[in-house]
Amino acid sequence: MVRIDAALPFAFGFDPAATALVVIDMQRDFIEPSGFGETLGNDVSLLQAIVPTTAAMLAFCRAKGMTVIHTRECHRPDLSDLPSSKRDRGTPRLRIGDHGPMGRILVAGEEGAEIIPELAPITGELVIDKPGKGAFYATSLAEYLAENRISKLILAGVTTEVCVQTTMREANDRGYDCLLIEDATESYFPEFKRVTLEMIRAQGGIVGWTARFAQLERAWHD
Ligand code: C5J
Repeated sequence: MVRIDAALPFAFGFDPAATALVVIDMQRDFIEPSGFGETLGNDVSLLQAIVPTTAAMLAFCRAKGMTVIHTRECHRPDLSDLPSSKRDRGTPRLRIGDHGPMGRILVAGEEGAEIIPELAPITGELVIDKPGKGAFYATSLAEYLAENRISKLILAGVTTEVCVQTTMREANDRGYDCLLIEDATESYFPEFKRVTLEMIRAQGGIVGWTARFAQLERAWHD
């Protein structure tokens, strides 16, 4: 058992064999200039800042033999899994499915939908393509976790208040204890990140726990 005493709102304990690291949507379309995130008017450098910590955490968890799962927010090339409510909302320069500098926006198999090279999945790691914000909706994630007897999740990725928080809430409702790594998640809106972290650990950890990567690392070395 590993116990992170410094986690908030109180210590988070986990059995590494029954825990998975879930890295959410670290895709070129969200993180690199000229991707979907930038076409929505966002400053992607904010998200780029967490790449070194997330890469270090990935390497650490792999070295420990932990189950690693990656997700990608993307749609089938025929867009049959893209509701018009999602495609048509707002006034972005490019919509999901449109042709952009990194191929069709958020479409499976296109360059922009790929995970950034620094965090690329390795053989044996599950990659979940998800049409929604949450990683459980319309995916095989629940079955995979059950088959692999995973009961706790450690989360990282982007964006904190959208796909990360949605996934964490979905997992929490399904009975998983979830820990979000504070310096391996980011938002285009720093205030949204701050408030999301507070919201997660409020009321005795109503959605879960948060901790910094160094705190996880220290606890696991001890
Ligand atoms: C968004 C995500 N923000 N991965 N997607 O649309 O959080």
